[in-house]
Amino acid sequence: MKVLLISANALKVPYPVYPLGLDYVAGALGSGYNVKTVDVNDFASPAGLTEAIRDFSPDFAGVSIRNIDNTDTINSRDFLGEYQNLVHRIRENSRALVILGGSGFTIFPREFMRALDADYGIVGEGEKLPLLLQALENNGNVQSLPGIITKETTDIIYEPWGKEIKRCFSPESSPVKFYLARGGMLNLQTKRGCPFRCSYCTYPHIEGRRMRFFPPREVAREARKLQDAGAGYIFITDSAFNADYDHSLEVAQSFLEAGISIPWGGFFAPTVPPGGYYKKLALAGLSHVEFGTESLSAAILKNLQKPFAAEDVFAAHDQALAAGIHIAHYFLFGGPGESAATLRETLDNVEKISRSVFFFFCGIRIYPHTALYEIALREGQITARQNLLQPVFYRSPAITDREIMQKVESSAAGRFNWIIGAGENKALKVLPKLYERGFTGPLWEHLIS
Ligand code: B12
Ligand code: SF4
Repeated sequence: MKVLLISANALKVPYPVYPLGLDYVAGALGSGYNVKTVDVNDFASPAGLTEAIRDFSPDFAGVSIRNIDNTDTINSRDFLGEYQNLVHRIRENSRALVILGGSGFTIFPREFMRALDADYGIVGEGEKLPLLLQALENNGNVQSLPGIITKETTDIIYEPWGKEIKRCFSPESSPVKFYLARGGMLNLQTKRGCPFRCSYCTYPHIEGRRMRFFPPREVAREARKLQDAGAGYIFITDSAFNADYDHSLEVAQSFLEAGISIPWGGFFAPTVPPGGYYKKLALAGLSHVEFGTESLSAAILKNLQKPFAAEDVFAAHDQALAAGIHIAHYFLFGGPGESAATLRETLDNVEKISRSVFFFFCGIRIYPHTALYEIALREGQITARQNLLQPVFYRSPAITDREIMQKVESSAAGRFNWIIGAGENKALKVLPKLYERGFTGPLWEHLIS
């Protein structure tokens, strides 16, 4: 049986992202299937993809739906039309059954099944795909498999995968070559799951709340494969790399033992680190920390259910800075309780943070399975039947979006390291040119003067 795995993500801002999820899906399928992975970014024109579909003539087409939209209130873009065209292209050029999966799909499975008229979908981890294919080959009962859905499914079972997880990384594959030629950034997972409960966040729903750790030495072996293939930078895709300090330190130690010499970075929670934590990570190559800070107002941090206070952010920042690491802080404005006073408190506190880039998002998107969803429902901002595939942003009753934007814009004026929105901003437009010239990594550190 032939399985064509397609990464549908054509978004290149802030940079194109290697479709790591499909490496795991291919790893789960193993040698029992004839598997080919393609990436829409890798084709100069849609005709190239059509040809690839025709040539391979798959029995199953697994489509990875990562982004729903760019979650940007200023330049909002959604990708549903692109995905519909892709599924249409698969249907026109093959007899493959269309199976959807991916993080974006997992947030809105029913909506995507309907909008794309797909045959099957898998919520959460794609390691379940072989179970679906076996059931289809044996005329088994597909509906009884947890997490596997059709357009008719009403009750969806979200269950983290508890069995083997194996990545299939092929240095010679066309998608790998594409990313190596454009910035050289590849990515890596060290665990799945996030134990925190930030009120707006989808990650615990996508990956589960319980952390499932990959053995550090195995992680380092995977990192070494990326380095040997020519990667110039590794992004660790964990929800929060430091959610477990011991495991992350063991990973760093294993990187040293495995001879990882390229820089790496990832998302961190700005919780108070143990002494010397960032120094140890820096010695193992950590070069960039992206803190999910979101606010520096005590009331808002509490409302967003963040697992830290403003003082903890300063402590984490200072330790990372002292270790010589590049730091970015992400902010989310306009959540429950946001007012002119809380915004002022945050912006004043931002001034206390030195040598960092700040990414400010004005407006928090409401996703199902989050506490914010329940709040928005109670406040009548959304209804239970509402289709949220088209982005809806929470509105704080105490301040308008316009006021938030004006205040943030006036504080950010003239400062290159204060970025508003998703990075489609002028300062980051230079990134593709830098990647073409051989620069690697997220590169936002060049905005810090
Ligand atoms: C790391 C990350 C980033 C990093 C990526 C860096 C890098 N080089 O890899 C950075 C910071 C660059 C980033 C940027 C953005 N991101 Co982001 N990111 C993530 C994060 C935390 C992890 C993604 C990941 O790689 N996971 C690890 C892999 C192994 O998992 P996976 O891809 O989900 O695959 C598994 C399953 O989904 C499934 N699967 C995947 N494909 C398929 C296909 C089939 C057929 C099947 C059956 C199963 C299947 O099986 C896989 C293995 O179990 C997710 C949140 C999350 N926890 O998932 C958000 C997330 C994907 N990002 C999101 C968004 C919005 C963005 C941005 C648009 C933000 C912005 N405005 O700039 C950009 C887009 C960038 C781009 N070019 O696409 C959203 C997407 C949903 C949405 N609202 O559209 C997510 C889900 C977060 C959220 N808000 O809910 N991101
Ligand atoms: S915002 Fe970060 S720390 Fe909070 S739940 Fe989401 S991934 Fe976990």
